[in-house]
Amino acid sequence: MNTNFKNIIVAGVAGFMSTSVLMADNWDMPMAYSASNFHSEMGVVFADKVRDYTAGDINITVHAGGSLFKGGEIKRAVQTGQAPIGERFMSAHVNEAPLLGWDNVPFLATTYATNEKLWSAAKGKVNSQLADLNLVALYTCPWPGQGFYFNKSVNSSADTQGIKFRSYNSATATFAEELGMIPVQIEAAELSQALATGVAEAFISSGSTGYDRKVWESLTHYYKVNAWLPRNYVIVNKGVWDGLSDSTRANITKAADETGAACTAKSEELANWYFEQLTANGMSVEDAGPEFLAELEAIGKKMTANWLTATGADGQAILDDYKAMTN
Ligand code: PCA
Repeated sequence: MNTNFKNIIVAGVAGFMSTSVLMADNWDMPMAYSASNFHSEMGVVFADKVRDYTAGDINITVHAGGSLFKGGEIKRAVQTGQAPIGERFMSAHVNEAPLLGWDNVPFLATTYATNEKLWSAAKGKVNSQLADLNLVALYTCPWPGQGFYFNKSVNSSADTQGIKFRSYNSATATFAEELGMIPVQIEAAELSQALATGVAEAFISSGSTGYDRKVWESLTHYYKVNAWLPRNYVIVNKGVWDGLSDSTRANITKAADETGAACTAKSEELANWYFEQLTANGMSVEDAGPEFLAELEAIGKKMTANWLTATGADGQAILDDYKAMTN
């Protein structure tokens, strides 16, 4: 990697490499989604703010679309310091860190306002789990609500049996299995090709990813479900972060807070626009029918119970804190 650190002191310890950087300048930032996606555009806004607020001390270069590291490799690259910073879909890491599935609890916090409350309930616990992985989250940004894409009309699980379903994490794989579908994990960057070649025939996502990947070339129906608003997060290697001066950390935090808020607003602003684009390109975009929705809600209850089993008292505390905030 051409990541350019000055004065790197590497202390080899068991577990993850601990890296202390007295002064870092050029940071390559791998991002998983296409350059024109709003998350990636906001990554560039963040880089500009960081350059500005640190008076050029930290110069971030964004590499969108999995071009530097593929989506599935970004977390490890940041953990090990191959890249000092990167962006990824949070709940892709739920197997390793179950609390990162806080934003995939179905039908829990499905407006931007309530999703922000859920994040404030989850943040502290998620951040301490991330510290164990040698990571620090700088900002997070939600995708619009998640619904289902198919190549035919679907009214219930009777219509979904045997379909090859592109999943993006274990929660979506569960949804697929419960609906009699066959899950296959595929990065968004490879989605158009997977649909064109029949490797996948359906998936769950926002209007955003359907639009980015022009899925109307292969699929015909989108069912709005608004099952959850999953987030991407920008993460930095903890050793790199801890090695920065207090003032540099404060300046990056200011850039991160502002970008997280701007990105969230952009997501909300674009949510319906994406549906309009799907429709304009010939797709049927409608609410999931009552029978299908009732099945999804029943599966959602099981998934919530599974997440609570995986996260124990911490997961329960997040849900309790969130409920206290919304009552
Ligand atoms: N798009 C991403 C994650 C959630 C979303 O809306 C994807 O499908 O990979």
